[in-house]
Amino acid sequence: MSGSISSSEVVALGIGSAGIRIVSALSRETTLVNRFAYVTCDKADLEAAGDGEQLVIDSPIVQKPSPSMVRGFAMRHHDEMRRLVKDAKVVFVVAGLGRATGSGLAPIMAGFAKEAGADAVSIAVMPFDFEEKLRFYAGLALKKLRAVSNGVVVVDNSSLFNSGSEATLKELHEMANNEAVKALGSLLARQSQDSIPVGLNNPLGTVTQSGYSFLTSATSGSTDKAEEALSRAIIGIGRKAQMKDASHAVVVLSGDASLSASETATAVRRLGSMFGNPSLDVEYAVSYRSGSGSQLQVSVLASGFTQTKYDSYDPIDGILGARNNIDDQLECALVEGLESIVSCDQ
Ligand SMILES: Nc1nc2c(ncn2[C@@H]2O[C@H](COP(=O)(O)OP(=O)(O)O)[C@@H](O)[C@H]2O)c(=O)[nH]1
Ligand SMILES: [Mg+2]
Repeated sequence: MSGSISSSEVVALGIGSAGIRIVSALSRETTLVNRFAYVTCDKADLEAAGDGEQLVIDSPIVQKPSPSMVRGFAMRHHDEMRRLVKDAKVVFVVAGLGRATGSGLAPIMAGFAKEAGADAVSIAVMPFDFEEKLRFYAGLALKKLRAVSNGVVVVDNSSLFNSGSEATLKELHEMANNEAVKALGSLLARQSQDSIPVGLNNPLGTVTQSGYSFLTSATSGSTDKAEEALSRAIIGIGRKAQMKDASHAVVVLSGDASLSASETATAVRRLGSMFGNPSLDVEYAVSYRSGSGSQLQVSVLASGFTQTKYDSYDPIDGILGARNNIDDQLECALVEGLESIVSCDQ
């Protein structure tokens, strides 16, 4: 990852329902990404798709498709899948994990990206706590993604969920997408005159550390807003991993011009102690936005987490421990004798 990266070589791929919605929203922001593509088994997902190439994996109708079945359906599309990442230097693979499409295809696409010589950065949206049935596939897919990607960024849907909330699932998804896109958009922001940009190299250097990265964000309008927004953004990480494992962080603060330089610097300097790791390596950027009122939005990308709560989503791993290599292969299941050809997704 030496030298700077030209935007024409950066590709974002949305896989499955969640991945396509998030990448579509991202494609409408100004970012350092300039090629977008969408891959799914379910044509309906593409109604949300922004500009970019689309690939529909032909799939028979199946009551409960599994990720490995979807990988089987995708086998005859491998050439088209490889073409989506041709000539790329960096490929962001974005998918919600736990159902069939994203869990099945994201690891394959990340593998093709790497095979093409690109850095594969996977962005995994993990299920809400109430989606217990999705945990097993989500845990397996996350491990597969870690094995084939240069870096894996976790966005956890459950961070947004509060059990007292009356919101529908669709509304929760929209809220989660807004947060994810704001955070990704600010990390991948194009350089502009009135901002101090992070560019692409800092986030890339951060996520390609070993272990997992977490992407979180929060806003605050209080008098102590930099510190409050930062602590709100990172508090959820402690429920998913050991905070002190954090080794690198990139922070983007977006607010109006009232954001004072000293307040910002103090808050960022305190980030290491908030994580419990005084030697945390922090890069930060400030982006001034008009119309944001006195609200400050912060996005935090923190990396270095080797153990996460998702490790326990796969019970076999708990039994066999580190020697488990049962599922190291990206296995496929080929389903024979299925009558009608429709979508593999519900
Ligand atoms: N943040 C977010 N999560 C979503 C969205 N749609 C689905 N999910 C979550 O993503 C996971 C996989 O679901 P989905 O994307 O529908 O599966 P796929 O289409 O088979 O890849 C589940 O945990 C869903 O709750 C979305 O638009 N935004
Ligand atoms: Mg779907």
